[in-house]
Amino acid sequence: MKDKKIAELILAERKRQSEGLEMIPSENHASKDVLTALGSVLTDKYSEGYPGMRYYGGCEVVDQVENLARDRAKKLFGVNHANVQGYSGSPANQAVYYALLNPGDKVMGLKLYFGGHMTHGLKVNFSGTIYDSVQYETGKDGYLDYDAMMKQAKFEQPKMIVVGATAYPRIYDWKKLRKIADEVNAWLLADISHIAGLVVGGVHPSPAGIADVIMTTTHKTLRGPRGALILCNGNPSTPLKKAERTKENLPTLIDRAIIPGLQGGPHNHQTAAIAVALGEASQPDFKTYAAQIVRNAKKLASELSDRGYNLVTGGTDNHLLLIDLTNKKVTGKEAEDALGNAGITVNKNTVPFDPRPPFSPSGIRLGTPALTSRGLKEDHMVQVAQWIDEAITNRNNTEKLGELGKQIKKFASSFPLPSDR
Ligand code: DSN
Repeated sequence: MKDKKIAELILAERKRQSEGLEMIPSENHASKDVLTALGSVLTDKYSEGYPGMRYYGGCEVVDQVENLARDRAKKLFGVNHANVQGYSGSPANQAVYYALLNPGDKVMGLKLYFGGHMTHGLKVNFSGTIYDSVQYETGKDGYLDYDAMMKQAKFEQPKMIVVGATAYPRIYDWKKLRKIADEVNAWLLADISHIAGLVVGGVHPSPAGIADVIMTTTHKTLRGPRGALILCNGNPSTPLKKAERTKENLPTLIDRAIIPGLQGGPHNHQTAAIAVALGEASQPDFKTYAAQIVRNAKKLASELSDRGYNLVTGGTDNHLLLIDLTNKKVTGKEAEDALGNAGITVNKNTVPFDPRPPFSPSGIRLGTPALTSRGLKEDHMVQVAQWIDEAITNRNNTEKLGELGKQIKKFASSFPLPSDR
């Protein structure tokens, strides 16, 4: 690369990733093939519209790329329509709102403090300013409280219920959620961004055929490039101009919300990389990968519990752990900094009913998708838990953190990144 400054920074980031342990649960390591597709000439091409209906000439190749991505997404998730053009999760959620609601309509989503996402109705996000947002909380035990959700939905009568989280360590009961949405005649949007890889890997129940719309990013447990899928069932051939807001018209409503509603030209390099990732996720070894993510998370959870860490809900069913550090007399920010200094990347996070602010919350969130991509298994989690504990305990001891950093670097370097294999 001629741009030495950027080349150096890319190398520096590669070194940071390969010499450390990436434990932010929404991150992963994409394969060499995904990165190759992302860095291809497909980035040069404009193709506003959809395959066969473009506003530009020269789309015969990118049409095939997008069709492949759509077909693989439909097959993998078991739906009959997939839009693969969302630039990322937030714009894709915005498209779902735009497709199904009018400004001012009521939406019910999980509060950010309780593990929700900004686009699920945060007051300073489009979802909380353009729409009338009411928010639900988890129960005191950190689990979703389906009875309370039903009560709140009956009282609030939302037009859409959004389910999905960035820090929820348990399984969703999609059927119960469907029942709540049906009771008030609301759309049900399943935002499975965090768990999509677990869903296609068969270790988390799928909302396909239950939720009206499924949105997922493609770069978390699914291990693709940054991007998003919007999935639904319905009649994909409804004429564009006549789409009423019915279930049958969902494919047209979603496609029309993406373009011309919100976006311009699709990112064809990103679409190609999504297609590659979906191809990888449909291989038998992806099921093994997904199961290992969960086994690793469970092992890490039990090791940290044994060391006196207080896990929200007491453990995990998926890829992530949410730890309330109050009993350790350390804040999430202090723990994030200490772990970072030792080479373990996590992020500070609020915990349910957190009395502290988001920039200095009571907890940390950590997960196993990236470590599992590098080949770590349950036995390694014993060592990782030990390092996490030592780093947090010795957070004010620079020398000790440096010593841990050396051990972690040596260990991490023996598990190459997937793109280096
Ligand atoms: N920002 C993502 C996360 O870290 O969970 C959610 O979009």
